[in-house]
Amino acid sequence: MTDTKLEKLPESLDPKNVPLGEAVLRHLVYSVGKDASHAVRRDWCAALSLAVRDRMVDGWMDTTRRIYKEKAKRVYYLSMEFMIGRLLEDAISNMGLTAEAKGFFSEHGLDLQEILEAEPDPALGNGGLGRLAACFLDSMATVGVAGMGYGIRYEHGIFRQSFQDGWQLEEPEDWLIFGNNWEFHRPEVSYPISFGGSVQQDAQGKMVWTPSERILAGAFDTPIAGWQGKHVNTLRLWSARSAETLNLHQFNQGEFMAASRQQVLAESITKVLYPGDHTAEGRELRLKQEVFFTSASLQDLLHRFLLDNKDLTALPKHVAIQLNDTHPAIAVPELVRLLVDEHDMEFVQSFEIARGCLNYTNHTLLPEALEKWPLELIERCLPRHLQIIREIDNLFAAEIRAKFEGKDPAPMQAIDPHHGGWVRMGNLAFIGAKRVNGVSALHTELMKQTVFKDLHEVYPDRILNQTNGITPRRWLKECNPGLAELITETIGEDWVGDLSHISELVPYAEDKAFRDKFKAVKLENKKRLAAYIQSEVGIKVDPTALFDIQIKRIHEYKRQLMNALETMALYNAMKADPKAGWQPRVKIFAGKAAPSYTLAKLIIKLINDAAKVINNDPDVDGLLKLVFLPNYNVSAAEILIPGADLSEQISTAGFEASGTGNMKFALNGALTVGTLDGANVEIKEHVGDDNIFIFGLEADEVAARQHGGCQPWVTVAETPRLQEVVTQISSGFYSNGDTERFKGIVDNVLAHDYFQVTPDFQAYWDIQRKIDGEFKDQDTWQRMAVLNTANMGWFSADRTIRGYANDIWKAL
Ligand code: 7GP
Repeated sequence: MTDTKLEKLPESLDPKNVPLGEAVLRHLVYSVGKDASHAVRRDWCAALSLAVRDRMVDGWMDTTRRIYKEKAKRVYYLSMEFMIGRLLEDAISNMGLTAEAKGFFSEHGLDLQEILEAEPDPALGNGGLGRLAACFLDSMATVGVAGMGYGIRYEHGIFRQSFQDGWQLEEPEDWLIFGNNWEFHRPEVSYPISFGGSVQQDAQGKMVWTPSERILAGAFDTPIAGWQGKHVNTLRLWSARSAETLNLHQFNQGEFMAASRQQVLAESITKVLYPGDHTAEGRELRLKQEVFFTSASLQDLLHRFLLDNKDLTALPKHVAIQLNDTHPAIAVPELVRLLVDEHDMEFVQSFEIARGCLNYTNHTLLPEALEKWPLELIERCLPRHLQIIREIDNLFAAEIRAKFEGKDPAPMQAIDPHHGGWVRMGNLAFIGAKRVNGVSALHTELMKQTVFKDLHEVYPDRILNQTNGITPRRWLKECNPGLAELITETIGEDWVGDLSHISELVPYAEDKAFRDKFKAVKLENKKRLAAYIQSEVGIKVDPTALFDIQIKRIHEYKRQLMNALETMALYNAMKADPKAGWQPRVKIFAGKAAPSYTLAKLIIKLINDAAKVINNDPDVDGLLKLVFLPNYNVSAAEILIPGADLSEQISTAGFEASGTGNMKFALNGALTVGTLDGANVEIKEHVGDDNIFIFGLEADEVAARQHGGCQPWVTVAETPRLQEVVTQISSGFYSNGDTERFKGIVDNVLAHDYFQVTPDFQAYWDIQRKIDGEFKDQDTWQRMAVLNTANMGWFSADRTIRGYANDIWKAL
């Protein structure tokens, strides 16, 4: 730090003293380097982003000063994924600049909305886990937690999805190509991350790791303003670069590739986001990514702690670290390593410190998603960490033997010596955490009964629940301005900062005039969505039809297939009797499949092929349309969710940890058709049994069937509508006579049906027909819709963050 007398900047430099429009023009010319007559939308977007960012900086620095002064407990949220979506609209909304920005642009003949849409959508995540992390950033800044997000600055976020002849195509995504106006590069903040090599004991008995590879992690900071900009936190993303400089000698010899080898290898670590949702992919590089960002984050937070603390034993008092799933679970041995090897502390004490700071959130019970790494790989890449993991396992075993006589700790330990040897990251995270949480009430209970049964028995106080939530800023105020205005003019604006106020809408469900306005807003949103569908896939849909939407990653357990089969059965029924008074429907799907998940990709193909047949059949014209929108992301969700009448949350009970899309839809006045799974259970409790459509097997019934050897082909034979559809698919009805194309799907459903599509099909069909009937009575439907919006206050991520802050972090 320099020794300057300059404490406060002159008033004239305060960005708040300059009208926003002037600041935009100044940035357009002097930062972007364009004159107004030549600027394209992207330039205006850059200029506006920079002007808004200026307004955030003072609040950002104030927040930092306040945190230091008050010695507030710091919370570090470590997440491999942050699905933040576009930032500009969120920032102007939270900073209260929307009207000013709109006014300025319309004065100059420009449309703010179009400028906002020129921003790329940073999709540094796969799905729910990454989006949850982004909602938490917004809520930590709103609630006033001294929180910091730590993650990876992927050069390429999740792949761009398109369809070729109905098949999913994956192309690289390029969000950084025109630069990123939100981030501040901190070239001075850089930490070495090591891999490989060997460990030797020195003369004093200390373990000395001599790595064979060293990479540098460089910091990029994005300010995150909470509601009304009172508190501005930081998202710090790490980017990899080589610790070695260019080999100039080789370069001058003309060996360009060889000269850059080290750089290319190092930079590959933060090149791409692995597109595995629920699967550990890419093996070694993926492990290196995990170690890379976890180690950099821990080194950084220790450095910050030591700026005004000497005693590392006080770390748990001042610091809480949240591990977003097991991706950063290497934090357990890494924190111990930093304390022992770099700060000369005792092992046992170091482990106690680590266990005092670290907490772990589990996001799935699917066995294939519980990360485990081959012992051989860990030994090769992280020899020192492996030693520490073994020591932790020993300590844990001693603890268990002391507490429970005769109990075998082996099945619970981090290292599983069988089948070649594995490190179980879930067990490691559990053993090294103060608190372990699930993300909905049901999921947390199932965690206790299944994956962490033994560990829960020996540490019965460790697991707790924190049901997920969503930020009402992005997921109502910004994505649904029509509804937000209606709510604000009815009950005032307090709901934005405290969503519990939205319950003041409950009495308005009985008010016909209000219901009509609510319906009119929905119709406008459906028109906007219809226009989007037309522009994306060229299909014309009727905005007065029932818009039935399922948007999420494509996975067998989420059962897009069941929805598709029901659509085909409905098509058959409509075609057989088009005059039977059907409720017109538009079935909308969107979502990406992991590139290696063959069956999920086949389901996309099936839906696209069925869409071709159904949408071109004049017999059902005006009755049924089927749409699969490509490249689902946060920006698409912001158009889709406000335009939904019906939200599909139909996962096999026991498999969806929570869901957050379910909350976004209900908050925006869509009714849910769903199973008793994840947070659907709690949504039902809040909106009321009469305002949600629940069907299907429950979690215990599913588990019983999965263990009991069911016979899906018998169920199909007993369900005529399903039988007809299955026969059509296998006989090539949707594939130009090709009987092979969908064999994978048909065989799966008939032979295994692990995810219980066949036993739930009839109940799903029946409830959909009930929904048809209820939708026709628009007045009753709108009443139910209002009651959904009005009763979703509890699902604010602000509530969730307060829960973490009170129960886990002790930080409020
Ligand atoms: C998801 C869960 O599938 C979803 O139910 C939950 O709402 C969300 O996390 C947030 O808690 N899981 C993932 O996105 C994921 O990648 C693998 O899990 C670790």
